[in-house]
Amino acid sequence: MLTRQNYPNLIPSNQITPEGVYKERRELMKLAASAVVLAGTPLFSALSYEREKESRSLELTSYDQITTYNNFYEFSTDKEAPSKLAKHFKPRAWTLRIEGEVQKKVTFDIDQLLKLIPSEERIYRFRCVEGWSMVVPWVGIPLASVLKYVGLTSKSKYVEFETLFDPKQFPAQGQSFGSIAFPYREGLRIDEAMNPLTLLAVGLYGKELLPQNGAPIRLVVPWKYGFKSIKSIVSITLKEKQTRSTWNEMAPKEYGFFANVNPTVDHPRWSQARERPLGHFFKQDTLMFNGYGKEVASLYKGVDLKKFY
Ligand SMILES: Nc1nc2c(c(=O)[nH]1)N[C@H]1C(S)=C(S)[C@@H](COP(=O)(O)O)O[C@H]1N2
Ligand SMILES: [Mo]
Repeated sequence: MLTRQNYPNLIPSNQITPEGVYKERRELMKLAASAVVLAGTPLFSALSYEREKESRSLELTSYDQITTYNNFYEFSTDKEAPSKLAKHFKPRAWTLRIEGEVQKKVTFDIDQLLKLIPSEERIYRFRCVEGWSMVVPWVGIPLASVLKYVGLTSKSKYVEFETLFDPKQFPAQGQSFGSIAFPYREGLRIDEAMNPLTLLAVGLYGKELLPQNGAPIRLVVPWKYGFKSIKSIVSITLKEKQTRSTWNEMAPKEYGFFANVNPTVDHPRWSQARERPLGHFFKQDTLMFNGYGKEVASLYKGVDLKKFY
């Protein structure tokens, strides 16, 4: 079910302009209440988001930009390639295993999971460590809801995610040279995983995720650099010890385990102070925790963010 909850990071409907367009969309959502898929083209064009102190206009990135400019190394390191190479990717049938330190280990069929936990829309900023950014109307389920469903144990301290390994579908996984180690893995601390902002996305712009964006289910952690938001997840493993992270293992000086968006801590090879929104010519300032400090700064109280970047 696609619902819109009264959640602080959901932009209230009266702050989204033009309002007529939004109402039209609400009608569509009612019509499609039992499906994740919504017909039609992008219906948002612009919106403003006044809740924060660092208030500035939050303009949705176009559907076209979000679905044709992608980092998905299993397909290619070229950002224009995944949308072309992913045409025959099969996001169904798909199972998601939840295992490790949980009360009950479960293997979900993805559609079964989506019937169990209602989907919500979340409009989030997204900041890649490379210096580009976007604003995406995701559709997804809170990771916390899934973790509560399987039940944590006293040893559930970290969460590890793994992407599908299938060289038949992911051409770069069959190449023994260059690129990164597969399967792609990412991890979160349990309090980060349980934070209400942390989402398992299954759609965007009210439509099912396309393969290039991580179909059928991918992580979205909006206060962290984009590489934490692992795509096409097949397993979630609860662990007692700190989990693996593909980019952190490959280049620990460049990519931290935490990878919180932080304009005051530069990447060794470039500044992180500013970012270029996709579709824009001019750069804008990057916000601490990507603008989500109110929700997540308390998770890092007393942590030296220059050391634990
Ligand atoms: N499995 C997998 N997940 C991944 C990546 C990847 O190469 N493989 N790239 C990451 C990076 S660096 C970014 S910026 C985002 C890009 O997501 P998008 O293509 O939906 O914008 O996905 C992240 N998740
Ligand atoms: Mo990225």
